[in-house]
Amino acid sequence: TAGVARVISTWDFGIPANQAAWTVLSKGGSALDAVETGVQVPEADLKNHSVGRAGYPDRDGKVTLDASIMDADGNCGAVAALEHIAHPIQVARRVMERTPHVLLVGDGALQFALEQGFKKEELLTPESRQAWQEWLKTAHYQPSANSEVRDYGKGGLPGGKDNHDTIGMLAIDTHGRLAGACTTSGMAWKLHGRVGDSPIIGAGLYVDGDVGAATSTGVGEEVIRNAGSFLVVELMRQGRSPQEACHEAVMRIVKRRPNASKDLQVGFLAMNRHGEVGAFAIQPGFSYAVCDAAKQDGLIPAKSVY
Ligand code: SD4
Repeated sequence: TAGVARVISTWDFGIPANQAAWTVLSKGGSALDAVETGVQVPEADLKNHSVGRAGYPDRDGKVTLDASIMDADGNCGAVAALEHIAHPIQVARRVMERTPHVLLVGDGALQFALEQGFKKEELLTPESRQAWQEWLKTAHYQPSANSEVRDYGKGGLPGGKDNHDTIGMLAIDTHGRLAGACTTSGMAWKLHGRVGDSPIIGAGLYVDGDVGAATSTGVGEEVIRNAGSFLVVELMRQGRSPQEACHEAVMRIVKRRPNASKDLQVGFLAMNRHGEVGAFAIQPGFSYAVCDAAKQDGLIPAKSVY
């Protein structure tokens, strides 16, 4: 019998992304196709400065993108520090399906993308260049909590603040199959070559069809340190609900480095194999979008430590 399809994703721009994924799910399409389709919405959105085109660059002015995709059977692919390709999630899927590898980085990832027929493009928009030049005046890199800085309208982030608007998306299709995708331009003004959690399987994304799926947003270093998304899935395996699992994974991060975590954001989002969802963050301000047959534009504020 057909199950209930559902897609969830990080932040408010997850709403239109979910709706794109829903066009796939509602027709009985696969969760894998749905998440690949859905996250391309923020990748293409010029107002989103943390994903894809128009993403804020690193300190050298280069836009370098990270993305990963994973299905219920442990198939996965990822790219890290990829430049000049507008839809890194598509390249991640090609890595998964057309190579014996999981992760390609930098020039090698670009070379592969070009061989696969992707077009080389300038992803730094005039607006992002201006924000970067503004940042260069102080060149101060200090990630801070997301909640104060999520203002697309100003076109730039004051005083070296980072932006936290990676999209992580999880879906279950009518066949009960899970999949996830995650894509980001990473932390604005990062060192050239810096890779965050998003393309690291087990950190920014993890899916196990027997258990559930998890993804993360926020300061990737803290997520990598704790194998965050893998941890959330393992906690669900031990019987926690998605909500409990996200909560416990966040507490693990906070307890290991209480001082460091006070001022930074990490949020987890999870879905179990029954399609139940949960989320938790260190700081207030994290929200997630939920879309299913009952409601296509749900937005839920996540609970947080502070
Ligand atoms: C990173 N986790 O590169 C990403 C950034 C992020 O919302 O989530 N922004 O560390």
